[in-house]
Amino acid sequence: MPQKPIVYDAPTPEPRAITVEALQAEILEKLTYSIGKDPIVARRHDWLAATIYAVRDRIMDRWMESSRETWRTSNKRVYYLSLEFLIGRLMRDAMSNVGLMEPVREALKNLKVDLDDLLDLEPDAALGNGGLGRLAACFMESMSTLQIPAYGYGIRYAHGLFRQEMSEGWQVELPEEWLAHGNPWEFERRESAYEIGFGGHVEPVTDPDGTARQEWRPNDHLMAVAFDTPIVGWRGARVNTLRLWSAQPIDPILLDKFNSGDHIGALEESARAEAITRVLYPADSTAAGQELRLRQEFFFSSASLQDIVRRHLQQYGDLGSLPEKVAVQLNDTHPAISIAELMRILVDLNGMRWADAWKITKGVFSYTNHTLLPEALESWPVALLERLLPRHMQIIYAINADVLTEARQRAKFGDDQIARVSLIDEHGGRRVRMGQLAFVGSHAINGVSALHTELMKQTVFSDLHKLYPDRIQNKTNGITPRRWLMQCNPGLTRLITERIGPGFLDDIDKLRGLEAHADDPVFQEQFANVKTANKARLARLIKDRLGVTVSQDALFDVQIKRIHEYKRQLLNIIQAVAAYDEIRAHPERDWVPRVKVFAGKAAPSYWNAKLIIKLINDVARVINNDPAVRGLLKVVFLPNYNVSAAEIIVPAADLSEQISTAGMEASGTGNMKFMANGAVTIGTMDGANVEMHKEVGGENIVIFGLTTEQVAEKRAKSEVPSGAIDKSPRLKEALDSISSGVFSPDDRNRYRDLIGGLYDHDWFMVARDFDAYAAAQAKVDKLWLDKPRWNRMAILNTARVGFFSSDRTIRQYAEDIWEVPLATH
Ligand code: HBZ
Repeated sequence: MPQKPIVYDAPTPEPRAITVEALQAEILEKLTYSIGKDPIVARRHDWLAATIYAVRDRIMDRWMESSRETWRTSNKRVYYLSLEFLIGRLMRDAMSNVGLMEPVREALKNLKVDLDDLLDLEPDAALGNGGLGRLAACFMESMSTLQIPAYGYGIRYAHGLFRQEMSEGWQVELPEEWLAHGNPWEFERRESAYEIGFGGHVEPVTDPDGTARQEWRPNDHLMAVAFDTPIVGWRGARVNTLRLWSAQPIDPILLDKFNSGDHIGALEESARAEAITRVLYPADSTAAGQELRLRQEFFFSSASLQDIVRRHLQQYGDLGSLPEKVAVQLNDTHPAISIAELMRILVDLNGMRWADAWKITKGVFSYTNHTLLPEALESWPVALLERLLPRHMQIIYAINADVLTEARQRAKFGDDQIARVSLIDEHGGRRVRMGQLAFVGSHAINGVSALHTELMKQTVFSDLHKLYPDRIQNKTNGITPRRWLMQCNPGLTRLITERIGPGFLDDIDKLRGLEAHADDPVFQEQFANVKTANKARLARLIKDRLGVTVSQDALFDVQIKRIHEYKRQLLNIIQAVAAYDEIRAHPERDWVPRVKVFAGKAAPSYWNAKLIIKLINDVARVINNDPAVRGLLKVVFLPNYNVSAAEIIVPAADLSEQISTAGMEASGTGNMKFMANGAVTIGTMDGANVEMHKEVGGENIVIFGLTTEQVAEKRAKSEVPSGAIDKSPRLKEALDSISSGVFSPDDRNRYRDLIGGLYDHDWFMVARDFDAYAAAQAKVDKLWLDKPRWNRMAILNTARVGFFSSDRTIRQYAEDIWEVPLATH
């Protein structure tokens, strides 16, 4: 029985007509009455906030109606738990999805304000590191578009991913301040606040009715306060909620301490609490391993589960129906502690039998793995968990005991296999493996590309896969075509609409209709002209930011992503050095002018990644200023890569670099954004590149390099990599020049060790893939010179991108994992 009757039949007001006059009046009203500014003195930030408030109002009714509908229909809700949501700017997304873009532009124009100025002013919400966080943001938009009742749950970091500046070519990290001017998108919900505990001890208690149970008595408490942001789907189909938790102290100030003169001590509790949601951990591929990180993980998991359980009880009054009404997706293992927390809520707080609770838990949870890199797999010292979350540690032991018994009895596992599936890693200090916990507590586990899913079965989860062979499934990643085609590339969107009509806006597979025009010289020229205009815009940005002049007619060759050795920016820049040598050695040849664009952040503690950034900048300085190059090759590193930068760079790319060591990039999603915008990919058979190759056809993508199997073989044999260098004079010359200090005259030894690593172990196969990569780049040059051929390839990339829409991905999650019905209209 519901605890409180829910009123879910409030009338929905008629949607207001969208007229320029009405919007103009609404913006003015917001400026006056919400911001408190006279238009005569209003600053650009005031106009921005006023406009966002006006746009926000236009989605409020739909937001409430979406939520009322879920109460009314009793549909299942999906909860996406993620420590990261890399949403970027929201204003253009929201306006475009509800058809307000042009009327707002007009309204502002009448008020003598330029919309594009305002769009640029909006801070880029960087509450994530890279692919994993951006995927969560694309998923939120697709879930609204597909009308799935869904909540994103995460952390409202006061400071998102650091701002990257360059100091003499070195990365410098500065704090990011996205909340400096307030955040007009969010609603603070002080009524949705939960107490979160840490530490303390566990006490066996006996209830008056004689039942014995365990009770956790934490000794450290704080509050999680909800901040809600509306996420509107395409054509305003539905508005879902992104609920981010902020940590606050229970007592904002300890008055006793204050009154006794300890003014700083009086604020200590406040500072300790707020520290939990102060900053995003800036590592995208290594487990952070710090106590504060574990606190963040438990903090947001516990708040989210308390919220989910409260909402469920309010509507259904009984926890037995949880798996029918609730699906919780764990975005990697960061929220995996949720499994133990739900067990605690069910067993300790609601008196459920262990076996029933376990069945419910598995029914509710599913888990997505995003990486196989061993250094990224989370594990926590048992001692730390015992101290911070003593009851959860007991629960993990109890889960483990059940799993190991099942493994021995049903699957007849021997000791080695038992040790491998155990939730406790006994090597060295004892640690809890969060991947194992997430796996055993979920009914479905998914990888993010076909290749990655196969490798999950063969490597990290091979024993668990034997024990539970039906659990692992593939869900190849996707991107939202709204942000990554329609909004970031209005020129191309217009052109496509003119050619094949607007149907693709609602059904991305209709882009296939472009295939019929791929050889039409007129369309080819129009397609190329859109690209050139986007390149001209990027060229202006490069000029403004770096003072480097690049030609819009050169081939724009782009690698933008986090800096990591496995992503092999090093391979790319070494090839640039080799090309530089060749241009000087053979000035008479018909060189294709190229601009190599790099952007990306390095984890602050990742030395080699930071050194690679410095190398790119050192090489850029030399090449860009050498008259012998005659402008045929330019190298640029654009600082402070983020979602907004990607929205400008991606539409301007001719060539997309997706060159990770095979077997190491779980999926990649940047690759799909470039594909949508008509760039040709040069890439390895890794991650989702494999499926892109299949979708677009081998003649429309340039594939090179060792396969996953070949990489594994070479690593197993500990083959000496220097053989590859000896065989390749071009590679050798490039490596010699880098390591001898040609690009670092101020510190000739700067790159000695970095390059030495390629001779020594070359774990990432840079040397061994070099010749194949250089040959692939030569092939790119040839294709580029054949304009009709190149344009055809570019068009077919856009035409065949449909599979990589996150709408497709979300439909598959909905059908195969969450079991939520999909709206048919
Ligand atoms: O997830 C990325 C994969 O590297 C990429 O191939 C994939 O496309 C993408 C979406 O599935 N993984 C990450 O971005 N990982 C992280 O950001 C990360 C963050 C914190 C960690 C570990 C990994 O502690």
